[in-house]
Amino acid sequence: MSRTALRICPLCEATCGLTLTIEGTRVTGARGDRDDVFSKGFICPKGASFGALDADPDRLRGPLVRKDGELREATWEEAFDAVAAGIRPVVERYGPHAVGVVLGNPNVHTMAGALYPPVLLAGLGTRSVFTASTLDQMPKHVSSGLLFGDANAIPVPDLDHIGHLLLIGANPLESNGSLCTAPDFPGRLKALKVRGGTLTVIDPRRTRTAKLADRHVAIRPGTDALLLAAMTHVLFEEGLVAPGELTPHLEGLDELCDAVRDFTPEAVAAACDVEAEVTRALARELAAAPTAAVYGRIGSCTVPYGTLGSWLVDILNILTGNLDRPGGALFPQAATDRTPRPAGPSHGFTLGRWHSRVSQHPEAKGELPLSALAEEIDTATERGEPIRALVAVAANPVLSAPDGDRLDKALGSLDFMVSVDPYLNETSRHADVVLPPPPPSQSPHHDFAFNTLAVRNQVRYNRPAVPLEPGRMAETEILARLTLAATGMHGADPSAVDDLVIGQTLGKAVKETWSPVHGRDPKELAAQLTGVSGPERRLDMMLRLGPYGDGFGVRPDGLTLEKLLAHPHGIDLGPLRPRLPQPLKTRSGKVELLPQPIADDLPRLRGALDRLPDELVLVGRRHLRSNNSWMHNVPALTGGSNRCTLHIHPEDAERLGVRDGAAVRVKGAGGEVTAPAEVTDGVRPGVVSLPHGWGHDRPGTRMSHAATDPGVNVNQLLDGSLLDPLSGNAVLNGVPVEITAPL
Ligand SMILES: Nc1nc2c(c(=O)[nH]1)N[C@H]1C(S)=C(S)[C@@H](COP(=O)(O)OP(=O)(O)OC[C@H]3O[C@@H](n4cnc5c(=O)[nH]c(N)nc54)[C@H](O)[C@@H]3O)O[C@H]1N2
Ligand SMILES: Nc1nc2c(c(=O)[nH]1)N[C@H]1C(S)=C(S)[C@@H](COP(=O)(O)OP(=O)(O)OC[C@H]3O[C@@H](n4cnc5c(=O)[nH]c(N)nc54)[C@H](O)[C@@H]3O)O[C@H]1N2
Ligand code: SF4
Ligand SMILES: [Mo]
Repeated sequence: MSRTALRICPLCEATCGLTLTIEGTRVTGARGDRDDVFSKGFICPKGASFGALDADPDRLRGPLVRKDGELREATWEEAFDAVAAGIRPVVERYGPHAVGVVLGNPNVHTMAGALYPPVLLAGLGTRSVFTASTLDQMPKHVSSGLLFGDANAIPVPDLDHIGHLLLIGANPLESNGSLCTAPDFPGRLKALKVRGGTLTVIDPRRTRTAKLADRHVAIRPGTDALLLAAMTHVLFEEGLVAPGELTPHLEGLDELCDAVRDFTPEAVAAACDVEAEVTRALARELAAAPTAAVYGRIGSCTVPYGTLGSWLVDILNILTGNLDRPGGALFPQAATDRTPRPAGPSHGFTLGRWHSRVSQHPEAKGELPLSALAEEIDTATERGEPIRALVAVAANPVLSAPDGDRLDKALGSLDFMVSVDPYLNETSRHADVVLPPPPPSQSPHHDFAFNTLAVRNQVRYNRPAVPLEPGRMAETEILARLTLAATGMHGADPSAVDDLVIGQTLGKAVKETWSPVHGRDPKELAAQLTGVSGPERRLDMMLRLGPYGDGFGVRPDGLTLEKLLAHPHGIDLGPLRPRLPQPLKTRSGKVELLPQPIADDLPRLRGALDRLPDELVLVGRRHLRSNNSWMHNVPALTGGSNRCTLHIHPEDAERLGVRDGAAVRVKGAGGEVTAPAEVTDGVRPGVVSLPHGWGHDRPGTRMSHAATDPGVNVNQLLDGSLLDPLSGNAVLNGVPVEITAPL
């Protein structure tokens, strides 16, 4: 007997609703849920492979604990005993910062990853916190923090109503979008064109997205901030600055005008390899469009001027009056957002409250650069203890971060490491304890993070599609128990973690004058929460306190968990709406157009005007059937064009004697790799491209299919020293490399 169950896809940021076919306890099929309020039936090949990914025989079924040097199957009790015994002595002897925490990308795709790591970090009190954000979007957080006072206030293009979209370093036809949650991003771009809108793509590669564009500018990698500064210059020079209704909320317009004075289109032309007239046209098109948005992603963030580029993206939206207006770029309002407080001056955003021990990198958003993890483990200094114990949750930095070989060695030298991971892979193979979460079909789902970045306000929740298999533990419980074991409360009931958070959150809410529960008794409120588990009670609490919530009875029509459960395909909460000035949390209560750290970093960008370009630079690429480092183990998602090849332009290939299909050696500051060449004019001259997440050939892993076509680790070409200084984000694109065709 087969049945169906609904499940939001956790495999990329698009959050499509899936209808799973289930035979017994096995997912045998997945199709798009046509009734889903947001995705309306869209699905991509990864979603369609949900069943295969879910049932991958290489997924670990129970915990592993290292005994006599070898990882062996163990009971959950033994595993958490080992965690407590591994971490507590390190804290007691060397202090909290000697315990590092690495949080990887899938934490934003699980409920557990949203709900428990904050409690773990607060309980540990460590400053050694590293996440995938510093390989990804930290520049955007920093620029939002500086401009708007809130690192999480990220404007999202109003994709369904936009007139003109300028995409920078993003390839949503492969990635399905990022920091812009939009199921069927490709369809939404096509709809933009059908309604007469225009699309411009800035990308050194002629991607599938670029092919859809009305204008494609194949910029030299790493130089977007120069181009955007020049576009800003043109807006001022040609009298095109028109912030309109934003004007009363802005501070520093004149200073901004001065700051971009040197960045004329002519001055940036050589560095960007973009003709001055093209830059002027880009600025004029943006200003002339009835509504427009500039949107930058990986290619605009993971570069030396990532924060400046991310800042300029919003500056252009602001100067053209497109920020916070329908059809432009707006701040979403998610159902689990905190109760919006009244607008007004706030604490602002501060960078560099502490620094990394070895290279003195400033913290950003409470994090240190993941690029610096290896040195924080393997290098002794007088400034405190190296990291001796590590907690890794859903992270594979040996492949995703720079210089995997060094990190690989460093992980091997730790006193203790625990990985919460379904696979024994390049990173988790170093763990002393591996705690495997159940497959996604057995986990509940709600998108805490992506709803705050979605092109439409909506809310959806799924209970597990399949009951937990015997011997499995929910990832929420794993992380709650891990938190207790790591913070000196080993063995306590995991619901204690949820009760603690509920008590603290409600205790705070009743004191806030703007909260719907102001002045009420937190215990009385807690008693009203519904849900069959701690995480469900927490979701209920967040929904009820949130902007659409029932306020614990104050607004009886408002959202509750019960109401959400009664709408299995989700509840639409309407299009994005203007929200300023409420989201601003700067000290001035305004948008601070030229924050000091940005002004201080501009001379570095000015220096780039005269820099001679590198002869050959490397950029990345994504494939629709892949996702970072962990989906190469599913046969349906590998092969064909999804291969770890080096794209090289025919002119470069000829000059360097590289033949199509032949192995070429690529050398960078961190090492060298050999990969087959794919000669294609899909990359511009002077640029080569290798995808990331490959290199599955290390011993001691258990990913049998991935090992049959391992590919190479592109991040071995990096030594971890190239960072965007303001955000600590790794430079992963525009990296100088040398190529030699083997003899
Ligand atoms: N050169 C280059 N490098 C890059 C990038 C690039 O563009 N170029 N992109 C960067 C970006 S944007 C990112 S986000 C990072 C990603 O880098 P990471 O954060 O390391 O993420 P993944 O490589 O996806 O590895 C995720 C890990 O989580 C595990 N996992 C999967 N599902 C679950 C789950 O439900 N629960 C738990 N606990 N674990 C799970 C997987 O087995 C895997 O070990 O890579 C970065 N690295
Ligand atoms: N299929 C698939 N989907 C994914 C992922 C995946 O691995 N596979 N990963 C997910 C994650 S974690 C993320 S963060 C998102 C990322 O989502 P996107 O940002 O859309 O990801 P990419 O496809 O890497 O697109 C980045 C583009 O930037 C270009 N680029 C490189 N350097 C520069 C530069 O200096 N300037 C400009 N203008 N462009 C440049 C590259 O050629 C590439 O086409 O995708 C998510 N979705
Ligand atoms: S686009 Fe993303 S969320 Fe949608 S089905 Fe594909 S992988 Fe899943
Ligand atoms: Mo990412």
